[in-house]
Parts: sequence; C-alpha cells; structure tokens
Amino acid sequence: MATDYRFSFGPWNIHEGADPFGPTVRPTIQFADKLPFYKELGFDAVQFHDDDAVPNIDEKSPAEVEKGATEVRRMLEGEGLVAEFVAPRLWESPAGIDGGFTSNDPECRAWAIGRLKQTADICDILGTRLIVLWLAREGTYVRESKNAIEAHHQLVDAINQVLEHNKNIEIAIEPKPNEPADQAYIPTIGHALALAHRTADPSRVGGLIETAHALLAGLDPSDDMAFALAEGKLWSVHLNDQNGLKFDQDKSFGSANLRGAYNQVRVLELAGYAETGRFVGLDVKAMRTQKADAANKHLTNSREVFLKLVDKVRTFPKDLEQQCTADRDYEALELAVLSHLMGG
Ligand code: XUL
Ligand code: MN
Repeated sequence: MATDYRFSFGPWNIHEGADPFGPTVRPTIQFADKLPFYKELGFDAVQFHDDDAVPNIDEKSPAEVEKGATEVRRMLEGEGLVAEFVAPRLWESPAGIDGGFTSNDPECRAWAIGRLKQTADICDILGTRLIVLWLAREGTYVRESKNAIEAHHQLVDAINQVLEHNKNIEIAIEPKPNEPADQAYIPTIGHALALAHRTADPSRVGGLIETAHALLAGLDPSDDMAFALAEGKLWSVHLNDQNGLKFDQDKSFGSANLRGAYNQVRVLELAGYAETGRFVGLDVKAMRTQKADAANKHLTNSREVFLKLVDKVRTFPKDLEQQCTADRDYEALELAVLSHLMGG
C-alpha cells in the first residue's frame, strides 16, 4: 500500500453525535485523550481551530493564550505529532453572529481581524505556517442586509492585515456555498483564488478544497482540485463525501461515490501531491447511530479507502487509457475504470 502520503484530521472529527434535532449520543472525549488516537489510527498531524488549541479564547489575555498554545505544542511533541493548520472559529462566538469580517458593525470587524492575527500567533507557537479560513457566517440570510461589494473588499482587507501582521503565514481559503449562512460569500475555489490574487501577497494565499463543499456547490471535487493544482494553490484538502444536495454530511471518504473519490485521488497523484509535503486532511463525521466503542472507524476507513484508491490509480493500465482515448472509445475506458474499481 502507498505510504508516501501523510494524513491529518481535527479533534472535532471525534465527536459526541449531537445534531440539530437531538442531543449527544456518545460520551465526550477530552482533547488530551484524543491525541493518542492520532498515531494509533495512522495520522501524523492535527488540524486546529484557534479555540481547539486555546478553549474560551475570547476570555483570555494574550499571555494566557500564549501559555495555552505552548502547552498544546508540548502535548503534540509528546505524541510525535505536528499541527497542520489553525483556523479561526468565529462562528461559535456571539460576536460573530452576522459574520465577523463582513459584519456591518466596525467593532465586530475589528474583533474578527484581531482573532485572525491571534490565529497567526498561535500558528507560530504550534509550529505551522498555515491558517485555514472557512468563512462560515460571512454571508447573509437576507441579501439586502449587507453590501456584498463592500463585503468582498472587507475580506481582502482582513487577509491583508494578517499577511502584514505575520510575514511567514500562508492562508488557505476553504470555500463553501452555504450552511450555516443561507448564501455564503466565496462559495467556490474559483472565488477563493480570484480573491487571493487581489491580496497584498497572492503568493501566500491559496485554497483548501473539501469534497462535500464542492459537491454542495454543484461542482466536481476532482476538477476543483485540478483547478487549484494548476494554480499551484492546493494547500490542503478535506476529503469526505456527500450524498446529494442536502446539509453538509461529512461522510467517510468514498462512501457515497467511490468513483468520485477515485478521481480525487487520481488528480492528487497526477500532481505529485504526496511529494509536496502537504497533508491529506480528512473532515469526516462518525454516523450519529455509531456506537461509542467504534466511533473512530470513519477516520481509519477514510484513510484505508484513500490508500486503496492510490493503489487503484497506480495500477490502472495506462496503455489501455491511451488506446481508448486515441480511439475515442470512451465506453471502453469507462468500463475499464469500473471493472478496475470492482477488482476485475
Ligand atoms: C465546515 C468545515 C470546517 C472547516 C474548518 O463545513 O468544513 O470544519 O474545515 O474550519
Ligand atoms: Mn472542512
């Protein structure tokens, strides 16, 4: 099996199973108790939100934030793990109710930019250059409630401020078209990279593509990845799956559309993604109905499916691919791919 890829997930990917219609169904596992799972399950890096690293971050002084993050760095080192990225989690704070960077309230915008700069400081302490920016509530439920043109300038301004604050940091924008906002700003990777090119240092602004988010936008995740790869800007992925246009399901990778998963792996292989040193990130949820004693299997299953698909990509007969393409015999190519995926 291919072992040249390195994998990451976030502590929120091991969770209690609450959904909007019902309470938790599994016991809480503390952050410190999740860390030993990483290596055990075959993962090398932790994805962080700022308040995963430093809980109740809005109530803490800069010195307390530094102390909390330093403690987490020690815990990571103790487990032989690294941090992949830190993402500011503005959407859970009461201050971010209407989004932070694009709020109509200047005080709220200043708070959001402060959190973004603090995220860069936490990156320094945790030893990663990468901030992930998922824009969550930067959008509206009522289109008339914001000036959307101004909102896009405000997003560029926020990114410019953190680029200026920390000259080492890189930002990967994670686009998503909806949820929690009815309609979000920066719904696709095309929007994200167009915005990146308008910032003060485009070389430090790229993207993270999540399978489910691309599908919710009606797009093909592997083509989205190809677009970002062609720009040299695919700086991480959130592999998962999605069963049609509904809430963001974060299903295990390949569980809804195995061929779609195969094509995502194929495009990463075509780009030599493993050699870039970037992580293969998962953003997957255990099923709510899953018993607690097996509630990490969505992680190992997603990783296993990924590695098996790497093997499938590497063993697909390239001469047949070339011959079918040259002959324009696409039916033969399609059957060959399906047969290969079915093992025969
Ligand atoms: C939300 C989502 C987030 C980001 C990180 O849909 O995917 O967890 O990945 O903030
Ligand atoms: Mn994600």
